[in-house]
Amino acid sequence: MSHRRILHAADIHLDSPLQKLDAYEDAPVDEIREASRRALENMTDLAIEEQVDLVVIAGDLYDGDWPDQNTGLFFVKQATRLVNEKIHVAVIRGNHDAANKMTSNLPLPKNPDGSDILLSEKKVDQRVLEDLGIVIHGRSYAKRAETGDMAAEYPSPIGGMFNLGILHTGLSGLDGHDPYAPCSPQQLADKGYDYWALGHIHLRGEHQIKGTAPVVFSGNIQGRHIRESGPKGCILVDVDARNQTQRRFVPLDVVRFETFDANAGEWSHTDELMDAYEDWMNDQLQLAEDRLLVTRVILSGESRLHHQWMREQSNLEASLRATSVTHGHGQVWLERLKIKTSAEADRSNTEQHDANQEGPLQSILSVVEELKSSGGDSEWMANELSPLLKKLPTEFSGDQAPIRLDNTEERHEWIEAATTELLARLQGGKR
Ligand SMILES: [Mn+2]
Repeated sequence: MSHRRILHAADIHLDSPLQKLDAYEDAPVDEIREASRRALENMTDLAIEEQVDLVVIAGDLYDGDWPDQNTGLFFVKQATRLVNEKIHVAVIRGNHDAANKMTSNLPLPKNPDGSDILLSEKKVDQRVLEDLGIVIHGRSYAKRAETGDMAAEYPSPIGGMFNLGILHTGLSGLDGHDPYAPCSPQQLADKGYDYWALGHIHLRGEHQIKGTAPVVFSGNIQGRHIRESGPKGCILVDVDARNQTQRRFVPLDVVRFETFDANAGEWSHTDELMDAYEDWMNDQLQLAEDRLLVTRVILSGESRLHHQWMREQSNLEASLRATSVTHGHGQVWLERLKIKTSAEADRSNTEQHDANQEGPLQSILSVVEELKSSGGDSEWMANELSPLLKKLPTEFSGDQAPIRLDNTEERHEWIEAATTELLARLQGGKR
């Protein structure tokens, strides 16, 4: 068997809803809404251009049940283009598009050999592609929460062929991910396959044990929000006559998300922030090529500009937005500004100074410590603060995500911010 080429993609989340982006000012809503379709189109174009033999989609092709039939129809069109070019397609369902979650479906085109594109959710589906010397092992999710050991069901490899495993999994213990189909890289290595095409984790990465078959998350093909930043795309896998692989990443995204995470400690004028943002934006534009660039600015560190920025928050955001327009060649949209700076206030001095003293500042610090160490009793805080939050004028919360009092980390951030502000005001003259 000579050279073969496989395209590995996952987590397309076709037509996934905008994550409240339309609530922001001047958001390029249409471009972002269309992005998952354009990226999938790019994937099809790439597969045809690169004359791949097989396209693999490792779960979460859909974000959930379709808003209408057009979502399904869009994939039917792309799949048809592929099979018409004699490209084999293998798709598994993930937690988002598990068999029991999808009430609608449309007839899909058949593969060049007459087989179904979609792999079974009842058992591990094995597809032998005789012409290519490839055997596919893969199973769709029957239900959303497949928490059992799915990998254990995968059969032994077939000798003399390129054995490809497709699995939608969070592996074991990857932070912040639902523990679906948990398994370890060792367990996958022990199967003796030649390549594991994984889906579910949107961050691209390889997790194999040295000297064993590649275990690869291709990541999603298009970032969906600011936390899914950087280039997104697929992996092209070249398989040689000895079933060894060469892998390369190819970007497919049409909208790029990037965060400007700046320590404001050194700056004494807002102009310095503007200059730094502009420089950063120019670098990002080069990397993004002709894509739309969505940016978020996060300012942190102790800054002498803290109070000024807190007072003029919306004005500062508008200035950054203006810079994005004037220097962004019509390609940059600032999603939001987050100010996480603290005042240059002598909080630490206060603590040292008053460590063994009685006094109003010490009392405040004790209350703060108590609030934080009691795990910031969320029920108590919710009861105290909810009536106040309701009274806030809408322009305050207009473009902000709602304050989530049930989130410990967020609660601590609010307590910290309030403490800094309060101490600075009480100490006076620190502005
Ligand atoms: Mn998933």
